[in-house]
Amino acid sequence: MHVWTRAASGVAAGVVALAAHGEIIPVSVSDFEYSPSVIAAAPGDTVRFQWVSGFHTVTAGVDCSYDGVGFNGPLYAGSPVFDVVIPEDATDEIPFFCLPHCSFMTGTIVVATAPVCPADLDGSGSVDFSDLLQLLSVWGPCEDCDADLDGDDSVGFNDLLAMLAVWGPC
Ligand SMILES: [Cu+2]
Repeated sequence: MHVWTRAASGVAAGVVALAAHGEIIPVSVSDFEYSPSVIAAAPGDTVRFQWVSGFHTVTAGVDCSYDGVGFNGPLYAGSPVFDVVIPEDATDEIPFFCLPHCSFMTGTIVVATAPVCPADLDGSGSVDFSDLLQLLSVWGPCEDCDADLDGDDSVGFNDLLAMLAVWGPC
């Protein structure tokens, strides 16, 4: 993340805005499972647990033991939605369970951390000429490619500017 805070240009700010933050990720809660039970989320996302049937909870912890600091909310007909917002300082994995059914009704939120230096395409620890060449080699429409730094499914001038804005060691 330090890459983007260091670069004070509007281009870099645009990259941050396009990052997958603030998504709402639905999880249905029925008898007796979370679906999905392994949930990929990023800091700033909201995992929205939605009641389907039964009486359950969404409780942070492992081995039937609430961790005492994380989320702990009920889910039943009278309280059908429970939101968990992933904090910026979340650990890599947040295990949770249902208090009444904790021996088998469990799940995990897997927290994706932002790449430290997305413009370092070759992973050399530095944004340099070889990254620039790699970007230019995939210039044009491009789905899910690393050089598409602003995520618009095309490698173009904005991506080039984003790379130049963080030029140098990561
Ligand atoms: Cu339950």
